[in-house]
Amino acid sequence: MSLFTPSPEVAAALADGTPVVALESTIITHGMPFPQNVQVARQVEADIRERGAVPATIAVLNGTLHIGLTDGQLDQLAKAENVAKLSRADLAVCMAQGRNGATTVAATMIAAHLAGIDVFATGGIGGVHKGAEDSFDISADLSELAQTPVTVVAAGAKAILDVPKTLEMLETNGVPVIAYQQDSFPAFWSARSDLTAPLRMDTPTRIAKAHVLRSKLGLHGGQLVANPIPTADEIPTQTMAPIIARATADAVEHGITGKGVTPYLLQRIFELTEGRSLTANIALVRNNARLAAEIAHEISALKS
Ligand code: PSU
Ligand code: MN
Repeated sequence: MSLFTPSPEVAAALADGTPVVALESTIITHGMPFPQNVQVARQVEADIRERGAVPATIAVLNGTLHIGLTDGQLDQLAKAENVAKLSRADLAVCMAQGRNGATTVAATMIAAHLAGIDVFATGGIGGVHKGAEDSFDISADLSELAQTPVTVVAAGAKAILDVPKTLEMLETNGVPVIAYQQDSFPAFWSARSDLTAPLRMDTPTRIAKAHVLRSKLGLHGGQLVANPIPTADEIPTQTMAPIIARATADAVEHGITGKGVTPYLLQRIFELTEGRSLTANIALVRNNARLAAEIAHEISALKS
């Protein structure tokens, strides 16, 4: 029994060495409202194809782990209700139960590595939540980055998280956090934060080289490439700060915990910004997909 089912396009790419970029599906089911979610998913796939790479959106449908979805499957997932949010802990259970599940950063990394895909583009990773000293709410995305050799391109971490603690945790776990073409660690909706990123790289070629060298050196785990949102699309940090504070307070007041926290905050911020957060989110995901495609090309060249 094969563990996963590649789409015909992904199977062909993996067989002939065409660069492939993995994409997560939680952003579709839990991160954006319908119908923007499916429109964005299609647009991001098109951005990757335009750069000569093949997109592989990953999800579990009726218990089957799909690496690459057909257009119909993408649509089905975007409209489906009661889709499970799958992190490392949930993937095998969802498959065993024959259910539908959308993969988070952690589960997408696991599936991508299984299929031999080196690069993955997303919006933002999960991290250490504010108040984690009491709640212990720390995303499994961080420990996944420490153990699974996939380069993840994201727009930094959102300020809904405790970003300094998130960076500390990544450092402890030996994860390279690489800001792209700037010194500042990007803050998701904003291109810059007041934190300096631990590392900086300016070209996809160098990022690809570091990816390949990590595995040659026998180092476990991936890399986090923090790619700033284009400044034309950003929302300044001063605008976001009070909105984030309000959304965080609302989450506490409504007793939101566990897996519900990130989706709740994203939805609340969408409401409080009257949709502007979604426009920025779309711009940054597309920007990350384009950079990931370039890195995937460079990794393919180094491996061939
Ligand atoms: N950040 C976003 N949008 C998202 C997520 C994070 O901007 O949709 C999703 C990702 O799938 C990420 C997950 O892996 O939330 C983290 O959830 P948690 O904090 O429960 O691990
Ligand atoms: Mn959590």
